Amino acid sequence: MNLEGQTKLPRPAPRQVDPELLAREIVERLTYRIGKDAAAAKPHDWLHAVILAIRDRVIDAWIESTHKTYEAQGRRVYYLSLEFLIGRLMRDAASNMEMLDDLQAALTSLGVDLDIIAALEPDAALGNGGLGRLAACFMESMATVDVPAYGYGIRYVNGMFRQEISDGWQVELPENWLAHGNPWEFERREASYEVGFGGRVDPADGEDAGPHQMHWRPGERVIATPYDTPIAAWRGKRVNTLRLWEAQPIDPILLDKFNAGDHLGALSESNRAEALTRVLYPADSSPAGQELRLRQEYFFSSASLQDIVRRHIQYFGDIRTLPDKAAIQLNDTHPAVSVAELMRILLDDHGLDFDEGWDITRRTFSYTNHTLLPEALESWPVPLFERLLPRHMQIVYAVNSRLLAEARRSGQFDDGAIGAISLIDEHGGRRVRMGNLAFTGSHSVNGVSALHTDLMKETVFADLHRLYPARINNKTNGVTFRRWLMQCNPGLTALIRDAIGDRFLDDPEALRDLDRFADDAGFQERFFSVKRANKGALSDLLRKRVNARIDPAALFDIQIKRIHEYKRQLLNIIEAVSLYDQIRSHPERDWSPRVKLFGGKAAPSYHNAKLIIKLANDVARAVNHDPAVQGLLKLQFVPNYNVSMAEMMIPAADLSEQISTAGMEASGTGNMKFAVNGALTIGTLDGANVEMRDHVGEDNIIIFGLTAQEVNERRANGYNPGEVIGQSRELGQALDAIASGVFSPDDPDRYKALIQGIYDHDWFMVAADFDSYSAAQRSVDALWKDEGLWAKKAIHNVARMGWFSSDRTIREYATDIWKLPA
Ligand code: T68
Repeated sequence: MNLEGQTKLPRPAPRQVDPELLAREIVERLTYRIGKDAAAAKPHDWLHAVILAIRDRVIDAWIESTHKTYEAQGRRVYYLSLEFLIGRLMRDAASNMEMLDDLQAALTSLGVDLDIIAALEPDAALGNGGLGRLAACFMESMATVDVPAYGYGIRYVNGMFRQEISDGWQVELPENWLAHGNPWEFERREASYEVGFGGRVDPADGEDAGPHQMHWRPGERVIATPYDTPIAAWRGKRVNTLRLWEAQPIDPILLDKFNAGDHLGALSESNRAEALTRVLYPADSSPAGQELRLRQEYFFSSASLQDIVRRHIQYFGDIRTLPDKAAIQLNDTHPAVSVAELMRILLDDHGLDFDEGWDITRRTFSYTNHTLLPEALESWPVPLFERLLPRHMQIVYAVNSRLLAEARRSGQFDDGAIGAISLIDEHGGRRVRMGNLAFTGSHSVNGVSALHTDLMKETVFADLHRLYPARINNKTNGVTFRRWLMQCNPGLTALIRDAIGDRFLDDPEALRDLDRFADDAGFQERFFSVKRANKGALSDLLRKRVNARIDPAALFDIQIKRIHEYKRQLLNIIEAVSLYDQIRSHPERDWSPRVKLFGGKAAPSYHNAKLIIKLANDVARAVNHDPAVQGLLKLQFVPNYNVSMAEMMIPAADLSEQISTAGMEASGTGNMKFAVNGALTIGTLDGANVEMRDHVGEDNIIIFGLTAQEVNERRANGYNPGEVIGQSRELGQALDAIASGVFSPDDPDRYKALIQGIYDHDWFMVAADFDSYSAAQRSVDALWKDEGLWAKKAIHNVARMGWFSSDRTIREYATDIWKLPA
């Protein structure tokens, strides 16, 4: 392709936006692309037509951005992530292209309700939770701050499972988000690659073969085909590409088998290839441990690396300049095999020697860590890795021998420390440590909050950090305010614009101007009425979805996130049981009416997490049917929590529950979304809560519980939960009630083991933090009665959360890690 020639090609003229024109465009798409006229069109057809009309404008900006990137000849960013939890795109794109009002007017003129068709768009649920949603926020922010970036991931045909609640239990059903087709994506068959697995490795033939050059002959191959989705910046300034790979067989059908009558066998290869990109593995407390997961990781890493190298050679010619033109960010260790894949490409395909290849690799990659939980750190059994990726195994060994030699030479490490640095874990069965591979193959390794980054240096990466002390750095997470304020909370956005003008739309830190309205009674009242309207909308939705009846006047107390013991939904439920008990004992007290909402999915094989969902539902049934607490306490588990549900729940929250055991939540991002929507946080000093307290001020956040250091000390000094429980009457009673079957009369022993775990070891310090949590909750009740003070604190939260914009985070990545010009 000729660059000069390209820039001279004709480009489409800029489009006008006005409702009439837009209405015509929508009808045109409906007629000629969908093949229906307005009279026959069903809501889905309208949705499709609207998306196509928006998409065309996005495409204009997309082509413009591509040209800009080519012309700049600068470094591009590649964000490799096994998850992109982007949710719905229509409102996002229309709002970012600044055509939402016109769209509304155009649809009204056509007699179509925007909200109704918007609700039909499926959630692209290509992620588990925070990590996947962070990748989606980053894609939007990279476009917005004008970083030329590509996201690379997998196009899962069935994304995250759909959760139904049946008799209180979680049931997993396949999500069929592509059932109606996906008008946002473009299949790019011409940019397909072969990805190999297994087979054998021979020395490279040919006279000029280098000493490190090998010839891998895979035993099995599949085709990786990309699907591109445009991601538009705020105000359409840039449009970047999210490129998701689909696996296809080389031969769709084995005709000789078919003709011989083996109809199923003829399709076996095809099925095997397609299985690769069928499901997203639900995050588990331990790695999926399945071969398919490693195959997925290698599949998308290899396709992405081949694509990046192909593009580099095409435009710059020389593989040696790769680090100057490409910055590859590894989102956790899921794409860490990319380090070995790039080495393979450099050594075997380009004939570089080992040291030069390693230098290029390290300067190209950087790695973000999202967890310290030992059971969530990925490692693969050596025999599996070797069988699936024999050439990569050789490379891992070669890297490791150099790494360990360097560590030994430095003279700072004993045998134990050398063992911790090694890419191979020798305890029990031998395993390849993906965290260590990502660390050693990168020039930057970052954590996602200040506390988490400190703990990385002290725990999992302590020895690697001693060897490479400049490598670990912090990049505190952020969220995109376009989706998590402007789109999900138009009422609050309008109120803020009215008060402080529009500057915050482009510069979230300008929200700070709102501080001076915190004491303004008139503003407080308008603030409450927006909140009240959002709570009303959520109540209506929950009435329709699950027939819940909740009073928008009550305090909405919300905990929504993956269900995990360290996130301590159990602490919240136990406290609710205790509150229930207290209300019944003292009905005469002036209780603050509360609605406790829970939402989140449990990994299908995570027994205790599923039991916690059942407990929430069992307690809800008992409490909600008890006339003694009617109107004072209500619990509701909201099924199938996803991005769209978050967009309804977060603007309606008064209280945000961020109550993980200190030291265990890497950052959290839900905590940020709630605060910017004017909820007060009740939380531990964990993850980014620590920095949120610093920004919003300690008077405007409710902190309780042990610090990370105290948790450590308690564990080190022999923590005795039984003793703690003995000293807390409320806790003891709540635990006994649950354990003895008060909430599970149909199966009185259902929660015995779960509660016994708290008595026996209480790894997540539920008992240790209970009294402090309960006292904090009562202080929340008291505060709720002082509307003016509550509003003041909530408004301070909105005003002071600007720093938690993912635009700020991305600028830090761009400057410190990717070294892009400011
Ligand atoms: C989350 N991690 C962190 N992991 O828990 C959260 N894990 O504190 C942080 O804010 C967020 O990342 C963004 O940095 C995850 O969401 C996973 O989903 C996951 C998926 C597969 C395997 C392991």
